[in-house]
Amino acid sequence: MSENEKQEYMLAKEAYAKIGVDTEAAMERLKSVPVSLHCWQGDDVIGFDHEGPLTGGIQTTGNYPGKATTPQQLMDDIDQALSLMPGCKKLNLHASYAIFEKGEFVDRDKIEPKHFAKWVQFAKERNMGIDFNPTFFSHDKMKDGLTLSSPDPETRKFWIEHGKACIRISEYFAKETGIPCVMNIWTGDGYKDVPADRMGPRLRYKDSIEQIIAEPHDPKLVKPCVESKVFGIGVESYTVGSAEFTLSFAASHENVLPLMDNGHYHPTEVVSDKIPALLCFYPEIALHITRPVRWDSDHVVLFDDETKEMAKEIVRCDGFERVYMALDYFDASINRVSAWVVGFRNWQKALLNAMCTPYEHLKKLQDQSQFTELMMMQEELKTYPFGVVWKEYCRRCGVIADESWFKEIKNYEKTVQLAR
Ligand code: RNT
Ligand code: ZN
Repeated sequence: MSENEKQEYMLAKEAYAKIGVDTEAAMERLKSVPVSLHCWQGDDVIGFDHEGPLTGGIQTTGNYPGKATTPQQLMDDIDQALSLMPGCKKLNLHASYAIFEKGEFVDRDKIEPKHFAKWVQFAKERNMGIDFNPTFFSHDKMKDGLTLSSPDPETRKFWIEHGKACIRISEYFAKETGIPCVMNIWTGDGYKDVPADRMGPRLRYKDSIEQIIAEPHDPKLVKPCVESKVFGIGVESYTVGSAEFTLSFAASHENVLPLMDNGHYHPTEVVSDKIPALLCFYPEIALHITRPVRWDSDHVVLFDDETKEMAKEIVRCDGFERVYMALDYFDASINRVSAWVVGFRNWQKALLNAMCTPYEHLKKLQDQSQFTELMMMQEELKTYPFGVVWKEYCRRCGVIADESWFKEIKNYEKTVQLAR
């Protein structure tokens, strides 16, 4: 660290101290807050357990060269990404990323912990916990686009067995890593056109999820979540797991968390406002952090206003112990490793920025109806020297602080990704 950088940070630290912000404490705390990194950004949500495209209401766009197609390649890419991200990471896996022996194939209803042993080793070597997702898409047993809500009992049975297998695998992850596993249930179940029955599928979905969570597990180790959605591609008219459905399900079932993905609401709704609303009622909630551009487009997370606002709500609600944060986006039109790094760094920035905000003071202004001063202060804060604190945080985490990290991406692309 150069003298200039030292000096620059000391000045920024003082400026923040004057308004009651302790930048040292902020950096120290952030270092220990886990954020889950989604393995599926590395290969366009394909996985290793099937051939064929991504189906089930979600879509990646783009065909940037160098995609990971084997477990080793995906792990190498994750490692490259990790080396450029500050902060504490967890690994987020989908069931479709099971790793089979040569010639082995096990269908989703029969997968076992051993099919994820290599991932456990990978995570343990890097001191990471693991989160998990049953994969209710990209599979021929989705019948007419439906899984857990299908009217066909055989289809439902298959997917319920998949969910139960995933509970067992989640518990294995938690026991192996010593860190609880957040297990998220999302299905794209729905209808393209106006349905004739909206309640029937929801009652079947409810019953299926109840059967899945009835699989014995320790609620301290496995945290089942239900993720809602407003609509998916090909299922524009009706989604079984709507916002009201999943919220009510989580509220009425002990130890089930609601999961909000900020790409899954109408474009003028904001998840930042929903976070404090849910924290009034739920002991714990989970988030998928993404960037919707006009729809659930899963663009790379930017350091934009709503991202900052979501982070602020988590911080000012004192939510680090209660909010499980995971990234969820997939961009195949740019270098996939860079996409991971940009999005992860941006969420870290948003959290650090939120921690460099004098909430006690701002809340007081609000409660005393000092709205003129509140507006003035919130605007002045926007040009505080946050970038300097961010660089210092990166340095303390041992990662490149400025844009020169991109040189590593260019080199990795040339020597590894394009050589595949
Ligand atoms: C889809 C949901 C879901 C998926 C991942 C791959 O709209 O957001 O969370 O993105 O499970
Ligand atoms: Zn999601």
